[in-house]
Amino acid sequence: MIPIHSYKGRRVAVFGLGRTGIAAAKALEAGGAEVSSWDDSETARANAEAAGVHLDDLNRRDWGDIAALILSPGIPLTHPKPHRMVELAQSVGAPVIGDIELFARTLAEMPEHRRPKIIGVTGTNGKSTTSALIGHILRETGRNAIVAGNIGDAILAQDPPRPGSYYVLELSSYQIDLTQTLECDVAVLLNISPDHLDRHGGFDGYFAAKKRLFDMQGNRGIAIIGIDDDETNAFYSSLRQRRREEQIIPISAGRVFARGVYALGDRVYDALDSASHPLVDLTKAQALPGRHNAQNVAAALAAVRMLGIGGRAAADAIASFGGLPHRQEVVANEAGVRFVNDSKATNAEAALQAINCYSDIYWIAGGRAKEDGLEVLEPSLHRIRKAYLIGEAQNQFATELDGKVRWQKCGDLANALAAARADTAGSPGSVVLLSPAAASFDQFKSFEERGEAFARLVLDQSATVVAAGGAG
Ligand code: UMA
Repeated sequence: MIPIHSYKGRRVAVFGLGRTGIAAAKALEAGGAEVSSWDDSETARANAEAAGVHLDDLNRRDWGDIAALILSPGIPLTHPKPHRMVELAQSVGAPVIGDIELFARTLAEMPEHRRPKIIGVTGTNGKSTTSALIGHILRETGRNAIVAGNIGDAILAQDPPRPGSYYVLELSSYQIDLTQTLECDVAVLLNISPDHLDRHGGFDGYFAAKKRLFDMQGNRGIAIIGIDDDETNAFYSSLRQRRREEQIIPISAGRVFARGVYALGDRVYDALDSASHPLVDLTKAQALPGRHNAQNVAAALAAVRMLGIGGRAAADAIASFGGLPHRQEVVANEAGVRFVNDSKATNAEAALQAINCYSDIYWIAGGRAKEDGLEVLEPSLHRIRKAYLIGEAQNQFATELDGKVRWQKCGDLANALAAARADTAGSPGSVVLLSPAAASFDQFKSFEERGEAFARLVLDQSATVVAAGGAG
C-alpha cells in the first residue's frame, strides 16, 4: 500500500468502494487522515467493511469538515450528470479528485532524486497490452517495475515508491478526468476512436480528457503519440508547435518517418537515432498478433528506448512477452477449432482488431451496447461465418448485421457457445471468438468475469462432448 499523507489530520470522503475506493480509504487512513467512506451498493459496503474500511453515510452527514472527495473512476463526474456526491462536495468547495491524483501529490512531495519514473499510457485500445509490455521489458532488463491503474489493482494498493523504480500507469479517460498534477516522464497516446461518450458528453470531451495527460507534463517529459488516426495526428502536429522536437516521438503501424518508431510488415523499425533499422521481428512475438499489436509494440519500444534501455535487450524482451488474459487468449484447441477469449473487447473497434486476425470466425458478440454500434466492422464482416448474439445488445446487433452476416439470437454465453460449438464441429481452422463489442455489465460484473465464464464453459462443454463421445 502507498500511504497518503497529504490529508493528515483532516477528514476526507471516499465514494465508490470497489478496487479504487477500498485502496484509497486504507491509504489515506494509513497516512493519518480521518476517512468517511460510502457506496450506493449495500454489497459493496459490506465487502469494504469486511476489508477494514470504516463506513459513514455520506448522504446523511454534514459535509462542512470534508477537505476533499475521492471519487472512483466509474462514477459520473460531469456526464450524463454529476453524481449527487459530486454536487455535495462542490456545495462545500471540496475538490473532487481520484486516486491517481493522490499518488501524483505524493510523488511531488518526494525529493527529486528519490522519485520513481512514471510512464502513463492512454488511448482507446491497446492500453493494457502496451502497459503490460512496457512493464515486462523493464523487468526483463533488470528494473523494478509496477504496472497499475486501469489495469489490475488500483495504484494505491501497490508497493510504495522506491528510488530507481518505475510505475507504468494505464490511464482511462475517467481516471485522467480526476487527475490534475500527474507529471509523466513518458506519456503515451496510442489511438482514439469513440468510446465512453456518455461519460464525456461526446467525442470532443473524451479526446480532451486524453490530451490532458500531455498538458500535465507542462513542457517536460517525453510524449509518444500514435499518429495513425486523423485526430491523434492533428494532436501530434499541435504538440510539435508547443514542445521541443526531441520531446515528441511519433509512432505508427504503417507510416514511415525519419525520426520515431514504426512498424512495417513483420518488422518494427527504430528510427530514434540518426539511422532507421529493423529491431523487432513481430513473427517472434507470438502473443502479439495483428496490426493493432504492431502499434502497441512500436509504442512500448519507443517508451523504453526513451527511458534509456538498449534496442537489442528490448527486442529480446518483446519476443518473450506472454500476452494478457482476456485479449485474444486461446483457451482451447479442439481438433483444430480454436476457442479464443477476447472478452476485453468492449467496443466495436477493439473487436475489429481481433476479427482482422482470423478468417472463418464463429463470433460471439453482445452485452451492453456502446453508442457507436458495429459500423466499423463492415469491411471485415466477410471473415465472419456466423454471429451468436447475447445480452441486451442482441436485438440491436441483429438489426445491424441483418443481410450482411448470418446471425442467431442466443440470449446468454452458454447458449451461444453451445450453438457455435455445434456449428464448428469437424471444421478445423475455424475460430470460435468471444469478442463482444459491448460492455459486460448487463450479465457480468466485469469483462474479466465474462472471459472467465467463457473459458470455464469451453472447458466444461468440451469435457461433456468428450464424455458423450466416449459413451457412444
Ligand atoms: N458506484 C456507486 N454509485 C454509482 C456508480 C458506482 O456507488 O453511481 C460504486 C459501485 O457500487 C462500486 C464502485 O462504485 O462499488 C465501483 O467503482 P468503479 O466503477 O470505479 O470500479 P473500481 O473497482 O474502483 O475499478 C476502477 C476501474 N473501473 C472503471 O473505471 C469502471 C477499473 O478499470 C480499474 O482496474 C480499477 O479502478 C483500479 O484502478 C476497469 C474498467 O472497466 C478495467 N475500466 C474502463 C475500461 O477499461 O473501459 C474505464
